Amino acid sequence: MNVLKTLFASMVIMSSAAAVAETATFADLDADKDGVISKIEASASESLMKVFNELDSNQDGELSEDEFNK
Ligand SMILES: [Ca+2]
Ligand SMILES: [Ca+2]
Repeated sequence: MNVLKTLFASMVIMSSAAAVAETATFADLDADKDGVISKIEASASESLMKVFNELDSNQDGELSEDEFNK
């Protein structure tokens, strides 16, 4: 049971880091590893697509890690 508790706690911590992602992290979503999440990469996560424009504070059509972690 302790293992489950720990697992759950770390899931909560991870998901609060970005109100976005199911369980996907920045590194998961940055499929081509260029350091930004393009709209195409973001489309892997429906919930991220919903907030993409909101997170893209400099409106360049890509999310940097800083933008993603807001
Ligand atoms: Ca990328
Ligand atoms: Ca941006």
